[in-house]
Amino acid sequence: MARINQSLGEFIIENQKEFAYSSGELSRLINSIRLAAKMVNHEVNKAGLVDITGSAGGVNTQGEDQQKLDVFANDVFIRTLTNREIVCGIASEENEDYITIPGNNSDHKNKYVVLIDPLDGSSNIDVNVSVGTIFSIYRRITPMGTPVQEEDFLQPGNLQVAAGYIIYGTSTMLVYTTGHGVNGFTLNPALGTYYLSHPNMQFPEDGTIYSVNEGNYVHFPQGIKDYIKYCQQEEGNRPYTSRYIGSLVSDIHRNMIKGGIYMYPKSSTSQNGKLRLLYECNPMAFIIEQAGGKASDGVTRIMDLKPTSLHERVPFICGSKNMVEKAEEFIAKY
Ligand code: P6P
Repeated sequence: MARINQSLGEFIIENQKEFAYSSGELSRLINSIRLAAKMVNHEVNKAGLVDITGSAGGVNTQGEDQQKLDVFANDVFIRTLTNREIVCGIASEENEDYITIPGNNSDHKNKYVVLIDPLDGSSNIDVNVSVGTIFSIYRRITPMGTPVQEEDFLQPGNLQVAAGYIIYGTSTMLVYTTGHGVNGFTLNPALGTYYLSHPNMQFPEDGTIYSVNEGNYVHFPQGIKDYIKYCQQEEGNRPYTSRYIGSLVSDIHRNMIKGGIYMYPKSSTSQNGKLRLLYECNPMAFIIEQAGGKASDGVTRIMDLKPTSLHERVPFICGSKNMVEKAEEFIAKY
């Protein structure tokens, strides 16, 4: 049973048995993410002091300016995951193609693939707004002993074995699930140790916060426009409060604690919305559902979508179950 202030290491060992077919690899995988997060946290926290903020000059696969911390975070996670002899492949927002990891003996015997957004919301770094790392873990489905294939990464979200995020905010937290609920660990920077601070996180079924970039209102489908007006009407516990940080991990983390809905819908300017299915929506959806919330593209459960490409985008409506269902009602009218 989770105990407040239990360390992450103790928690992993105590709950290792929960993970049916793992002989400890998943625990070692979570541990490697824990280490990488500490290294990224160290840099994020001093970003303003050293020349590591600002653009790295390159652009990522999305054509977005690569911030130096993006590059640093990507390198740290890839290096840490590669060294642990558990992962046979990594797909990252920052890399066009997936990375094949042959393993020590180049025997391709490692079982897991990891998909990662190493530093989501990085455009917020220079303005000192919190950012996050998002990760998603699957067992490979192609034969062990052969190089990992793209289909190992294109699995539906309902096959994830673990997912989580790190939020580099006023405190640094690691929040993750292995399919047995959601637990949040806060880093004690003085000790470099994470402690269980949010056991068994539950997404409130209702909330009074709606999170969407209303600057895109004119481009939204009518159903989304109608739902936003519904949030703003004076009736019952409405109007709701509008809160939008523009950092996915922060917006969803807040809504999971307080209750609320986050929407990045499709629009006339982006038919599939902006967020990526594989390393943003699926891992966040796994966590949200494990905490009792809901996540869809407005019509279909996110984790039931069959991915077709590494960097595909999908509309994302997620959060408190009753709020998501109300938004889906408005969308269904059209
Ligand atoms: P917009 C950050 O770039 C991100 O991917 C998410 O973290 C965030 O929720 C969203 O995009 C913000 O996008 O278009 O509202 O600035």
